[in-house]
Amino acid sequence: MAATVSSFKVTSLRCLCPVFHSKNWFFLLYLLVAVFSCQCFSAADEHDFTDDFFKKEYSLAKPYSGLGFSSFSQWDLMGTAMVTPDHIRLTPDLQSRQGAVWSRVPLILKDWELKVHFKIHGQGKKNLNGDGLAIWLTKDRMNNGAVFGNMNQFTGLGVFLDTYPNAEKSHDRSFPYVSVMLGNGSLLYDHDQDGRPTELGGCSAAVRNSVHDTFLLVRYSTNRLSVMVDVDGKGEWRACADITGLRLPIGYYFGASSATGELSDNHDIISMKLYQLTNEPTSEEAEEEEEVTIPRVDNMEQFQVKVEEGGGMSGLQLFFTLLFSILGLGVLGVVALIVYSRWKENKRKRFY
Ligand SMILES: *[C@@H]1O[C@H](CO)[C@@H](O)[C@H](O)[C@H]1NC(C)=O
Ligand SMILES: [Ca+2]
Repeated sequence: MAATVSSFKVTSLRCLCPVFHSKNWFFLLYLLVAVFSCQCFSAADEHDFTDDFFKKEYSLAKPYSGLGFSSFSQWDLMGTAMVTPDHIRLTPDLQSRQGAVWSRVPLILKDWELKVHFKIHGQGKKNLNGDGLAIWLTKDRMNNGAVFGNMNQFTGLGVFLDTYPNAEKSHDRSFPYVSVMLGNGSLLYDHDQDGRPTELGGCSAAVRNSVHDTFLLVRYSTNRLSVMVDVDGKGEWRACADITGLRLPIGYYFGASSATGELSDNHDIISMKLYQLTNEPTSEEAEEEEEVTIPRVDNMEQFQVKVEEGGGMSGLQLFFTLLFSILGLGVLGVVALIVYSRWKENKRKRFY
């Protein structure tokens, strides 16, 4: 009885098997499609996710409704800066102008990315234009001054799009030149040297009178600052500067400023878009996290211009080197003397 039941079961299973198999295949296919589409969805979600990290309150983008006038606006204008439907013109292509746009909202994010869409253009021939524009994240805001229309001895980050070579010895680099400086309140930007003594990094970039849209990216994440440019219409970021161990306090303000002197250009900001970056700090990082009050770079020495000291060896070093050389020679001499006298004695003994 039991045997018949089991054999029945086996045959019925055998009968079902092909059916089950084909169903299974359909099911598998269905599953694959479902999983695949799920993945597509999640990819799309991720995309939305990054969009969620777009921070409107720190960003400047079209339409610039109420900018600089409305109490609801998060930005202030100063100097010659003016708003048009397409851009914020910091300076027109006229001599001796200064203009800026400053965020009213102190930045409280630790890791972020700022994408700047800008346009620098004018009538002047190459290198007969100036002076460029600067992107800021500083403690102070709304000040006039000698650094692309902002105060000198600023505290915070400055990224300069320098379009005029002031220094005589600038043959080794072509302008426009993008450079990065971290001010601590006492460091001076030297305009006549194009800021070289305080430069932390930079690159040449054809940002003026370009037929392409020109972009600058400033990324700050886990104390690392990266600057990238996209200026030749390829839609790709090119690395420009990369500085590790850079400490920036929070609570600073974003801004953009520009100045013209004897030479001029239109300096336009089209947008400044801020994205929050998320980083799970490692426990080590969390432990060593200390409050930063003054901007600084951990390994500052690497950026300092080295001043050659005569011969490379200090007097004390030279003295000790000589002393040890003489001592060493002396010891060698004594050893040689002993060996020689022993050899002589042996020779004498053999003669006897
Ligand atoms: C700013 O940095 C310079 C150069 O590293 C240093 O000599 C100066 O003491 C610093 N100033 C402050 C206020 O930290
Ligand atoms: Ca310059």
